[in-house]
Amino acid sequence: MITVLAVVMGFLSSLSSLFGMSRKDVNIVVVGLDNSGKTTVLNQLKPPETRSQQIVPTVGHVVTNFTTQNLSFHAFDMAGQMKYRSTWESYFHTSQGVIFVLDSSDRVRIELLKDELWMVLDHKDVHARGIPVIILANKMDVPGAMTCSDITAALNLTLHRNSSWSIHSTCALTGAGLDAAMQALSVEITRHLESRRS
Ligand SMILES: Nc1nc2c(ncn2[C@@H]2O[C@H](COP(=O)(O)OP(=O)(O)O)[C@@H](O)[C@H]2O)c(=O)[nH]1
Ligand SMILES: [Mg+2]
Repeated sequence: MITVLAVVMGFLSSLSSLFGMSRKDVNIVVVGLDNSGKTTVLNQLKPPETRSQQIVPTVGHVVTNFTTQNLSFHAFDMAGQMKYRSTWESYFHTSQGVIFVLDSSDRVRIELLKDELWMVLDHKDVHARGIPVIILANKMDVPGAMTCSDITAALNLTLHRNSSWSIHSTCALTGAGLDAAMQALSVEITRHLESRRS
Protein backbone atom coordinates (compact mmCIF):
# COMPACT_ATOMS: atom_id res chain seq x y z
CA MET A 1 0.00 0.00 0.00
CA ILE A 2 2.81 2.40 1.01
CA THR A 3 4.74 1.48 -2.16
CA VAL A 4 1.68 2.21 -4.34
CA LEU A 5 1.24 5.57 -2.59
CA ALA A 6 4.93 6.43 -3.11
CA VAL A 7 4.67 5.57 -6.84
CA VAL A 8 1.51 7.72 -7.22
CA MET A 9 3.16 10.65 -5.35
CA GLY A 10 6.28 10.34 -7.52
CA PHE A 11 4.15 10.30 -10.67
CA LEU A 12 2.20 13.41 -9.57
CA SER A 13 5.41 15.22 -8.68
CA SER A 14 6.95 14.43 -12.10
CA LEU A 15 3.73 15.58 -13.81
CA SER A 16 3.74 18.89 -11.91
CA SER A 17 7.42 19.49 -12.81
CA LEU A 18 6.70 18.60 -16.43
CA PHE A 19 3.94 21.21 -16.64
CA GLY A 20 5.94 23.79 -14.68
CA MET A 21 3.66 23.53 -11.66
CA SER A 22 6.36 22.90 -9.05
CA ARG A 23 7.38 25.90 -6.96
CA LYS A 24 10.37 27.89 -8.09
CA ASP A 25 12.97 28.85 -5.44
CA VAL A 26 13.56 32.57 -5.03
CA ASN A 27 15.62 34.72 -2.67
CA ILE A 28 14.20 37.93 -1.27
CA VAL A 29 15.70 40.45 1.11
CA VAL A 30 13.58 42.12 3.82
CA VAL A 31 14.79 45.59 4.82
CA GLY A 32 13.50 48.70 6.61
CA LEU A 33 14.30 50.76 9.71
CA ASP A 34 14.59 48.98 13.05
CA ASN A 35 11.29 48.32 14.85
CA SER A 36 9.20 48.55 11.64
CA GLY A 37 8.01 44.95 12.01
CA LYS A 38 10.20 42.98 9.56
CA THR A 39 10.67 39.95 11.80
CA THR A 40 6.99 39.98 12.82
CA VAL A 41 5.92 40.04 9.15
CA LEU A 42 8.10 37.03 8.33
CA ASN A 43 6.89 35.20 11.40
CA GLN A 44 3.28 35.63 10.15
CA LEU A 45 4.22 34.23 6.75
CA LYS A 46 5.56 30.98 8.20
CA PRO A 47 3.26 27.97 8.65
CA PRO A 48 1.40 28.42 12.00
CA GLU A 49 3.12 25.46 13.69
CA THR A 50 6.59 26.93 13.08
CA ARG A 51 5.87 30.51 14.25
CA SER A 52 7.87 31.96 17.14
CA GLN A 53 5.96 33.13 20.20
CA GLN A 54 8.49 35.82 20.96
CA ILE A 55 10.17 38.19 18.51
CA VAL A 56 13.64 39.36 19.51
CA PRO A 57 15.65 42.17 17.82
CA THR A 58 17.49 40.82 14.77
CA VAL A 59 21.29 40.86 14.75
CA GLY A 60 22.98 40.45 11.34
CA HIS A 61 20.44 38.46 9.33
CA VAL A 62 18.13 35.46 9.79
CA VAL A 63 16.78 33.28 6.95
CA THR A 64 13.07 32.44 6.96
CA ASN A 65 11.40 30.11 4.46
CA PHE A 66 7.77 30.30 3.32
CA THR A 67 5.76 29.54 0.20
CA THR A 68 3.06 31.09 -1.96
CA GLN A 69 1.09 29.18 -4.60
CA ASN A 70 3.91 29.11 -7.16
CA LEU A 71 7.07 30.27 -5.35
CA SER A 72 9.21 28.98 -2.52
CA PHE A 73 10.82 31.94 -0.74
CA HIS A 74 14.12 32.13 1.13
CA ALA A 75 13.79 35.47 2.90
CA PHE A 76 16.81 37.24 4.39
CA ASP A 77 15.53 39.19 7.41
CA MET A 78 18.03 42.02 7.85
CA ALA A 79 18.73 43.95 11.02
CA GLY A 80 17.50 47.56 10.69
CA GLN A 81 19.66 49.45 13.18
CA MET A 82 21.92 52.08 11.62
CA LYS A 83 25.14 50.11 12.07
CA TYR A 84 23.71 47.23 9.99
CA ARG A 85 22.04 49.22 7.18
CA SER A 86 25.13 49.29 4.96
CA THR A 87 25.03 45.47 4.82
CA TRP A 88 21.61 45.43 3.08
CA GLU A 89 23.02 46.22 -0.34
CA SER A 90 25.31 43.20 -0.46
CA TYR A 91 22.18 41.01 -0.59
CA PHE A 92 20.44 42.80 -3.48
CA HIS A 93 22.32 41.22 -6.38
CA THR A 94 21.42 37.67 -5.33
CA SER A 95 17.75 38.52 -4.66
CA GLN A 96 14.79 38.34 -7.02
CA GLY A 97 12.76 40.82 -4.97
CA VAL A 98 12.85 43.21 -2.00
CA ILE A 99 10.33 43.71 0.79
CA PHE A 100 10.70 47.12 2.43
CA VAL A 101 8.80 47.28 5.74
CA LEU A 102 7.96 50.67 7.28
CA ASP A 103 6.13 51.75 10.42
CA SER A 104 3.15 53.83 9.21
CA SER A 105 2.79 55.38 12.66
CA ASP A 106 6.39 56.66 12.82
CA ARG A 107 6.12 60.27 11.61
CA VAL A 108 9.27 61.30 13.50
CA ARG A 109 11.65 59.30 11.31
CA ILE A 110 9.94 60.05 7.96
CA GLU A 111 12.98 61.87 6.46
CA LEU A 112 15.31 59.05 7.46
CA LEU A 113 12.81 56.56 6.05
CA LYS A 114 12.71 58.48 2.76
CA ASP A 115 16.54 58.39 2.46
CA GLU A 116 16.70 54.66 3.18
CA LEU A 117 13.84 53.74 0.83
CA TRP A 118 15.22 55.85 -2.03
CA MET A 119 18.65 54.31 -1.47
CA VAL A 120 17.04 50.90 -2.05
CA LEU A 121 14.93 51.99 -5.06
CA ASP A 122 17.93 53.71 -6.68
CA HIS A 123 20.45 50.97 -5.99
CA LYS A 124 21.95 49.57 -9.20
CA ASP A 125 21.32 45.96 -8.15
CA VAL A 126 17.62 46.83 -7.69
CA HIS A 127 16.86 49.56 -10.22
CA ALA A 128 19.07 48.44 -13.12
CA ARG A 129 18.05 44.79 -12.69
CA GLY A 130 14.37 45.81 -12.46
CA ILE A 131 13.59 43.57 -9.49
CA PRO A 132 10.30 44.33 -7.71
CA VAL A 133 10.19 46.24 -4.41
CA ILE A 134 7.09 45.61 -2.30
CA ILE A 135 6.64 48.33 0.35
CA LEU A 136 4.66 47.25 3.41
CA ALA A 137 3.03 50.19 5.21
CA ASN A 138 2.94 48.19 8.42
CA LYS A 139 1.30 48.91 11.81
CA MET A 140 -1.86 50.15 10.08
CA ASP A 141 -3.72 49.19 13.28
CA VAL A 142 -2.05 51.99 15.28
CA PRO A 143 -4.49 54.92 15.69
CA GLY A 144 -3.41 57.85 13.48
CA ALA A 145 -1.19 55.69 11.26
CA MET A 146 -0.51 57.20 7.82
CA THR A 147 -2.35 55.72 4.83
CA CYS A 148 -0.59 54.40 1.72
CA SER A 149 -1.41 57.63 -0.13
CA ASP A 150 -0.07 59.78 2.76
CA ILE A 151 3.17 57.80 2.63
CA THR A 152 3.40 57.85 -1.17
CA ALA A 153 3.11 61.65 -1.07
CA ALA A 154 5.45 62.18 1.90
CA LEU A 155 8.17 60.02 0.32
CA ASN A 156 7.69 61.43 -3.23
CA LEU A 157 7.27 57.87 -4.48
CA THR A 158 5.44 58.82 -7.67
CA LEU A 159 8.70 60.34 -8.93
CA HIS A 160 9.98 56.79 -9.08
CA ARG A 161 7.71 55.69 -11.95
CA ASN A 162 10.36 53.62 -13.71
CA SER A 163 11.06 51.14 -11.01
CA SER A 164 8.74 48.33 -10.13
CA TRP A 165 7.38 49.21 -6.68
CA SER A 166 3.98 48.93 -5.00
CA ILE A 167 2.76 49.81 -1.52
CA HIS A 168 0.36 47.80 0.67
CA SER A 169 -1.11 48.45 4.16
CA THR A 170 -0.44 45.65 6.62
CA CYS A 171 -0.75 44.68 10.26
CA ALA A 172 1.90 42.07 11.00
CA LEU A 173 0.33 41.26 14.37
CA THR A 174 -2.86 39.89 12.77
CA GLY A 175 -1.54 39.24 9.26
CA ALA A 176 -4.06 41.69 7.72
CA GLY A 177 -3.02 42.73 4.21
CA LEU A 178 -0.09 40.30 4.02
CA ASP A 179 -1.68 37.77 1.66
CA ALA A 180 -2.50 40.43 -0.91
CA ALA A 181 1.00 41.91 -0.64
CA MET A 182 2.70 38.50 -1.06
CA GLN A 183 0.45 37.74 -4.02
CA ALA A 184 1.57 41.00 -5.64
CA LEU A 185 5.21 40.10 -4.93
CA SER A 186 4.79 36.62 -6.47
CA VAL A 187 3.16 38.06 -9.60
CA GLU A 188 5.91 40.67 -10.02
CA ILE A 189 8.76 38.20 -9.43
CA THR A 190 7.25 35.70 -11.86
CA ARG A 191 6.78 38.43 -14.47
CA HIS A 192 10.36 39.59 -13.98
CA LEU A 193 11.81 36.07 -14.24
CA GLU A 194 9.79 35.41 -17.40
CA SER A 195 10.83 38.69 -19.01
CA ARG A 196 14.48 37.73 -18.49
CA ARG A 197 13.94 34.30 -20.01
CA SER A 198 12.33 35.64 -23.22
N1 LIG B 1 0.78 47.60 16.57
C1 LIG B 1 1.61 46.90 15.79
N2 LIG B 1 2.81 46.49 16.27
C2 LIG B 1 3.62 45.77 15.45
C3 LIG B 1 3.24 45.43 14.12
N3 LIG B 1 4.25 44.73 13.56
C4 LIG B 1 5.22 44.63 14.50
N4 LIG B 1 4.85 45.26 15.64
C5 LIG B 1 5.62 45.40 16.89
O1 LIG B 1 6.75 46.23 16.62
C6 LIG B 1 7.87 45.81 17.38
C7 LIG B 1 9.07 45.56 16.47
O2 LIG B 1 8.80 44.43 15.65
P1 LIG B 1 9.98 43.61 14.94
O3 LIG B 1 9.33 42.60 14.07
O4 LIG B 1 11.00 43.14 15.92
O5 LIG B 1 10.64 44.77 14.05
P2 LIG B 1 12.00 44.72 13.18
O6 LIG B 1 13.04 45.43 14.00
O7 LIG B 1 11.68 45.52 11.94
O8 LIG B 1 12.30 43.29 12.87
C8 LIG B 1 7.42 44.57 18.16
O9 LIG B 1 7.04 44.99 19.46
C9 LIG B 1 6.22 44.08 17.36
O10 LIG B 1 5.27 43.38 18.16
C10 LIG B 1 1.95 45.87 13.63
O11 LIG B 1 1.54 45.64 12.50
N5 LIG B 1 1.19 46.59 14.53
MG1 LIG C 1 14.01 42.10 13.24
